[in-house]
Amino acid sequence: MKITAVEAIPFTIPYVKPVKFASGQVHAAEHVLVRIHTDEGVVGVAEAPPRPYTYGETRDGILAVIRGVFAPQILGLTLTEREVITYRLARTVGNPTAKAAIDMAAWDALGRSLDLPVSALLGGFTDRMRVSHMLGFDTPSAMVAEAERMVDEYGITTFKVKVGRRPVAVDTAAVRALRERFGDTVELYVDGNRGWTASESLRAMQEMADLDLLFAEELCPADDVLGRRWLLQHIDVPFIADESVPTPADVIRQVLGGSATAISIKTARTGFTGSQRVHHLAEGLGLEVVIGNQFDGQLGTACAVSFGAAFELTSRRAGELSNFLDMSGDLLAAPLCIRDGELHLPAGPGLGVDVDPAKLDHYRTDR
Ligand code: MUC
Ligand code: MG
Repeated sequence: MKITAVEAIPFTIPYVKPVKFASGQVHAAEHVLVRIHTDEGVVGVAEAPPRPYTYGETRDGILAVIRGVFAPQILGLTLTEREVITYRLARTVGNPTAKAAIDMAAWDALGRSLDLPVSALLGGFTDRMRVSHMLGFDTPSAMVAEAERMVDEYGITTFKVKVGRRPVAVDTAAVRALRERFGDTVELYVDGNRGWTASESLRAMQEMADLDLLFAEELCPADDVLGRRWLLQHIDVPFIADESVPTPADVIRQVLGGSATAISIKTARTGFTGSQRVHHLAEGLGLEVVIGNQFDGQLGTACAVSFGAAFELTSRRAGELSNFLDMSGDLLAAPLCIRDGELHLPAGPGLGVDVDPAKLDHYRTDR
């Protein structure tokens, strides 16, 4: 089955309230829907979420690189030539979410053409994942209130707390308030998005030493090479590399350099083909893995859970699969539903989800 067209459609969905973190803030999901069409009428979909402050991709850049550079290189290829697609896209550096969305849309089309779920094609380990919710910057009481709502409405009991503000006590007070409110009924970890220096990170981790944190993520920049290695020698929880590991080679560099002991796999960034490579590396290196969230909409979340549920290592920990709850709408015909703290794989071939044409008409910004 041959690829006959690659569509890139910009859409905007406002957030209910902005999410703030050390490297930026998000007020609206300004994403790109990617559709891969085939000569037998099967269409695969995925979404690309630009993160200008993290990877330098903008929505306009994603539209331009897909339409002008990537689409012409993959037209005429078959859906099973995934390594050819990967090889051709890899000739262009950067552009992680544009490449990932093309890869995942091709997998979705492949699954639909075989009448099999992508998750089963990838590994088929389980049919669900526990969900971790990300708490953005706010006052301790507002962060506790949001966590209470997530526990009550969705049964979520794992929280990633955004940190990286100054002074560090602003954040450590919020994490302490969460631990005091929920005791040992919740799992907590922190993500600094490179906001602190290595010494600020260590001071914060020492202040939180009694709070039973599961992980610490990107507290300081990986480019502060010796500082980050020094930090890891002084803390006793796994240190997750997230935005410092956008490629398998970066995983190797950070881990062998002593700058990471765990990794975040984001399908929005490495697609399914690249995420497989990262997963296999993590397994070989003995790293903990968390399925991360790049402020994915429901389509992106369907991709993340499809990959996370495919392997034991990626489904062991709660995955960051709830960010779409912060959005005021979505594109999917049947919304994803988090219940009892879990997200089940959508049933059906491919990603198991369909884009609702009326919703797409409403949110697309190119008409
Ligand atoms: C995260 O885990 O860092 C924030 C920036 C980004 O690129 O992803 C989010 C979440
Ligand atoms: Mg992160």
